Amino acid sequence: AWEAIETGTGNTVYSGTVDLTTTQSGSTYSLTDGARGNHRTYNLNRGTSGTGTLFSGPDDVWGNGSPSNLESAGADAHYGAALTWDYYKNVHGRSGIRGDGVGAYSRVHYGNNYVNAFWSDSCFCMTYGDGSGNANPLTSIDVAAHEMTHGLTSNTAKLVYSGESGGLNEATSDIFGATVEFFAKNSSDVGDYLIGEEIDINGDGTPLRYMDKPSKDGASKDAWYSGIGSIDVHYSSGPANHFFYLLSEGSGTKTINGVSYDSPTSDGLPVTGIGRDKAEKIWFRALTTKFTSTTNYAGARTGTLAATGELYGTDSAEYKAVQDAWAGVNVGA
Ligand code: ASN
Ligand code: ZN
Ligand code: CA
Repeated sequence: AWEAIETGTGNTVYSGTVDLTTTQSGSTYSLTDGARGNHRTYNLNRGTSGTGTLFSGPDDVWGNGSPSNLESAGADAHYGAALTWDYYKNVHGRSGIRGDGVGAYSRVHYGNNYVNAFWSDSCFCMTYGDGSGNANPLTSIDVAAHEMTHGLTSNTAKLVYSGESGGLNEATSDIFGATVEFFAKNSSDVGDYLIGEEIDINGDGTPLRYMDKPSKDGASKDAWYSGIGSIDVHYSSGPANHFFYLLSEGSGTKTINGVSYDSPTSDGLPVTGIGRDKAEKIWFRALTTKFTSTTNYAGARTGTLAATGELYGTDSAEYKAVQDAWAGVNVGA
């Protein structure tokens, strides 16, 4: 049958009503993004293996905003993948996770009451559970971008998922989870330096992680210490998340898009932020051209400084800010 790239309507759980790029094949539409490497979105319908079924139907409207409509989370996942694709393409000039223009795929409604989401290198795909009570699918933009970024890291620095490199791997996913959310810029998606604030994983409306002061989650670390490599990678990510916040926004208190932040430094010295637009370019360049599988915190410092020197010069305010932000999380010269 003939095929055409279409613009459908997604009634998402977390992002309101959004445009989705879909494919029409004869009289059937599907969540196949012909503008982004044919990234597809599948319904596992509580299964835990295979691909389930490609979201498809007779019209180009997906979901009704409620998680009880199985298309709604599919719309979120399709949207989050498209935004993440556009972010890497438009901001960093990278076409797809591997840089080869080929899309991945998403699977939603994994298992029953499954409170997680994950990227898998073996399927080159990301997967989302429906959360507790199957009522809070883990399909918000920051989570989608977090998971998709694990694919990027696997195809670039290949940071080993344990020890300090594991913390840097996790932080990379949180950093770009946040920057993609800022990139989204629609009325339902105001960017923030919180991770997972929409999926209510804690059941009390608190986010999963805080980049301004990671210890607010009760487990993540604000600053590096010898031995941080032995804690869970979702907590050893703290110093790098905190570094990124400090570099972008500076230390102290600040309100952005209605969210209040309070970011202290471990050395007590102030950091002057250089803005997110520069900070994200530094981290991306370091990830894709400096970091290796065994990069630790000290290596992340030298890698980001090398990237900053190339982008802005070693005498620049940006270079000084990178030095200060690392010092602010106890990663020194
Ligand atoms: N959602 C988790 C993550 O992306 C899954 C995991 O622990 N691998 O980090
Ligand atoms: Zn992760
Ligand atoms: Ca967020």
